[in-house]
Amino acid sequence: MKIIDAKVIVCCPGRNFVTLKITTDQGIYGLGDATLNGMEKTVEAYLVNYCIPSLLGKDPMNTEDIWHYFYRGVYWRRGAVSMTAVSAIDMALWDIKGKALNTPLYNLIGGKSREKVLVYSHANGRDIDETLQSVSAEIEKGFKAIRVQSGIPGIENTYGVPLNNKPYEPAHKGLPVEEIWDTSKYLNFVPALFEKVRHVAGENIHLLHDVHHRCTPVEAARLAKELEPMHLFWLEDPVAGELQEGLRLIRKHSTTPIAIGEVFNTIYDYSSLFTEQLIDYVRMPLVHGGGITHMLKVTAMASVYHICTGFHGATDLSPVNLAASIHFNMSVNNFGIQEYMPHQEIVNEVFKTNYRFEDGSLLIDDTPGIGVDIDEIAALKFPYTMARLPVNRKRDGTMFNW
Ligand code: KDG
Ligand code: MG
Repeated sequence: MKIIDAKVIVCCPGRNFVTLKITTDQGIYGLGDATLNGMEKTVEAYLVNYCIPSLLGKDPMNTEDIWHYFYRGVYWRRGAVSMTAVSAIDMALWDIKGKALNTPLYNLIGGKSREKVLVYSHANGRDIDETLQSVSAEIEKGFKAIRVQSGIPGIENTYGVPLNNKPYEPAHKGLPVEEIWDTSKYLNFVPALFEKVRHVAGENIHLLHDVHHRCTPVEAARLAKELEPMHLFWLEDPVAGELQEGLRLIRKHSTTPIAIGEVFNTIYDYSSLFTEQLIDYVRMPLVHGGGITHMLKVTAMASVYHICTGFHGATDLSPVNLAASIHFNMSVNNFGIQEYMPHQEIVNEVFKTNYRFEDGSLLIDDTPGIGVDIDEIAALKFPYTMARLPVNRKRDGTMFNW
């Protein structure tokens, strides 16, 4: 089998998505998610100008060799843009492989370790009352695990908390907006919030919280310690993970589990975090972490250190990534949890999916490959719209120095 065509489809049904479609001489095609929020056009350009010309003519079954060609064969390796492109290529090739062998992706990577995948949803509110209502609503929908974020008194806009019942979307149309951040207000507020949330949710619901890299290690250690009595499932991205040793301080002071790495893109970003057991969950998703080929290695290494998967799954990752993640999580032994925020209804006009939510988990059918299809005609109705993630400044106007 040979790759005879590859094209990038960029569309915006409610938000931008980038999809790579690779076609073979046997008429089989595969899809890969190449969406990188706010940087969609850069990934498209990298795929179109650099990757696709070298992809044509290759045998799509050679996923291992092709992965290394685009990772190690490239002089300027790593980085979010190139790794998203590598991920999309890899995902599309595994989709083809599954279709060619007439079997779902999970069968190619070890079969089923479980029948369904535990997911967590999002509860948000502008203040404590609204947040508590949102937590109750998510429990009502059947979720067993909930990430809780709230507006903070004294901070005008809290990242990722939608205003006026709008759908979740941290990217804003046009150039990046600037938001002001105040760590001391945040640190004083969050433990009190979670005391109330735990009271409303009871002990049987898993609670999660995302710090979005806003703390220094010592601040994060204080937060993790103060949140300990509320038994969080995890505290996510308490610090920017580049300074891997910084996590030692958090570990020294608290037993709150730590999830990190939705902005990481290779196994090397995790080296000390794994070997020193400084984290509990891997956030790096298939779409940014080198696809199935690389994430199998990341997950295998993590398992040696008692670390589980907890993949990023916000709505800015496409249904192709979500479906591939369900297959992956059904298969690997050290699955932890999967983030799940349902896409807006309009997204279904473009992407035809094969998964469903039931009683706190996601299930997927036996369609060969990943099982998601794209309606290219429908995609034309939704042209790319520029949108960017916000920039944060401290209250005194300076940029973060961490
Ligand atoms: O594009 C960035 C968002 O996907 C991210 O901020 C969401 O932090 C996030 C999460 O944990 O879902
Ligand atoms: Mg996050």
